[in-house]
Amino acid sequence: MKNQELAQIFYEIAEFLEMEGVAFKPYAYQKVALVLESLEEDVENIYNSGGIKSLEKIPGVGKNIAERIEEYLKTGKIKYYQQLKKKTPVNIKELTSVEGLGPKKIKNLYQKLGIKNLKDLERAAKSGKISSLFSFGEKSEKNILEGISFLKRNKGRFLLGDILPIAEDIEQKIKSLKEIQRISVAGSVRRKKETIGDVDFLATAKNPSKIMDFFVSLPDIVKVWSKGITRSSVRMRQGFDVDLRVVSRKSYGSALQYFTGSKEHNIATRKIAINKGLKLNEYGIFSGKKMIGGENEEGIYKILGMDWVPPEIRENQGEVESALRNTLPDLIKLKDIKGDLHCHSDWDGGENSIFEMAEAARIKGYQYLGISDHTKFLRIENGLSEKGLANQKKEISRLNKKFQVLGFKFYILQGAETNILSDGSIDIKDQALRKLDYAIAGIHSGFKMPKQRMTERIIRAMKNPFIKIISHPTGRILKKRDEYQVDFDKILRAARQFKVVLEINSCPERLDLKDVYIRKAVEAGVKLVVSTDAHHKNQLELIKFGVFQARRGWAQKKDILNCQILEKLLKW
Ligand code: DGT
Ligand code: CA
Ligand code: CA
Repeated sequence: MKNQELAQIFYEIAEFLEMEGVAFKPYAYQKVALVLESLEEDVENIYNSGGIKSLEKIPGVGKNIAERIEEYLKTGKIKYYQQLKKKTPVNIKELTSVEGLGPKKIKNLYQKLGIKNLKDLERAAKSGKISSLFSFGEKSEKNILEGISFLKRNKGRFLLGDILPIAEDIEQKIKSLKEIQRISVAGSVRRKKETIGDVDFLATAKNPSKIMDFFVSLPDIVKVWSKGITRSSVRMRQGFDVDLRVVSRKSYGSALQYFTGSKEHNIATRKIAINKGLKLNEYGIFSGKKMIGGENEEGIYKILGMDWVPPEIRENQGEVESALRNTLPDLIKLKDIKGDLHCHSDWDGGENSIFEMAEAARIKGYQYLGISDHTKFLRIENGLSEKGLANQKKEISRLNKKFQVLGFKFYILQGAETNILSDGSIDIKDQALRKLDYAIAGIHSGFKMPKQRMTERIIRAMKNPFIKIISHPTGRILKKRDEYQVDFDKILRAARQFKVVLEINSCPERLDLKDVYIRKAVEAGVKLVVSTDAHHKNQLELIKFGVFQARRGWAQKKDILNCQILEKLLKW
């Protein structure tokens, strides 16, 4: 599928155009990239079945962009993109991954200092050349160095959100072989860790060499590291490695348990085996020389006297003890989610109308959808003013009536994602907040505040009686930006005192709150909400990543506000 490749190219074109100071066009390219990224159908199929005309039916795709897509599908290249790259020959993807470095600055650095990539950038920053530039200064030089060191620390890890669809696709393809008996993903992907080093697959098969032949010739493989009948390892075009192990049928369960990890969980389970006079390894569980289990994972835990442990919490953080005492939590499931309380419509520059968002949510089986558009402080996002919110309320009431007339048990709530200003006040007046069903508050500026001030800032926002949810509470962007400095224990206390809910943002690059914070919140009795922050109706599907994260944080249905049915939610 070429969708992701094209999306990446269009994002880069948008950045090159922004660099040139071109108006509007960058936005058009960005928009198409976003659509392509979450498009379920293969663009190539769309094109093959209906030609360029059918491409133009994709939202955001005009004649011009349709031609570029066609060019790419036919020739594997886009001339326009290559011209832009030639004009400013910088590695735009690499450089924009440095926090705070946008296209304009990158152009400036290229013109003044010839900086083309991360290496050039680091060298220039270290030798103080950047701070001597008129528009930069010492502080930005320091920020650039911090940004680079952050990137280095995260090197070689990939977002679960990028990996999982590819891993699922590979699994489906291998599963379709008639020789295959069982296959599962293992390792950090099975544990749904937020970032992934490499993908580990485990299988049993009648004819392992057939499976391996097929595996190493999958599309999108750029290198075969090794190929054998028990193990093969490859590098994917996207830059990560995939391992496939084929084991004997009677060892499948123990191998799955072993290769799911985490290493720490394995060490703990092995100790339990030893205490029982048994031996546990990837081949099975043994009493002396006799193999007493190994075919199924459940069987292994059973022999150890434990409940089966959900992979998401296999981190040796107390789950082993809980499983021994039969007190594991009943983790929240995707189907427990009754609605989404954080999403954006075209009123603030999102991609879909309120109706389209609501329809997508209703068809998904939700009982409600909260529209929470940005508010006025965020001008670039077309943030709504008090007046805008009042107008939007009319539209939402109109749509709710329509749903009612049609006999649908579905309800649109009006929220708003307001901004916590630097002093902790909210950018929308209380009189307007009062008229909403609920208000969310989030930090979208001033991330670099000292810890105490940041904590006070957020707590002041929580004290506002109309603020019910804090969105992406720690502000981190995975692989890009650390969380801001905040005293999380104090935030939890305030959340309880003022009855404010903390968000688990499902965007794969945020997953904010992180797992350890979720667990702390659960233990403190603070309610949570799993939200997508969708800016496009297809992004409502990202909810699963928030649910994975919630599970990693030991959250149960009762901890998550949007597992409540509408009546209970409104009462709350
Ligand atoms: P990753 O790939 O860095 O995201 O994390 P994992 O957990 O997938 O780690 P990986 O791919 O190195 O190994 C897969 C699993 O194999 C790991 O979760 C536990 C198991 N494993 C690997 N090395 C060891 C080891 O030295 N001791 C034990 N007990 N288990 C290991
Ligand atoms: Ca792995
Ligand atoms: Ca591995």
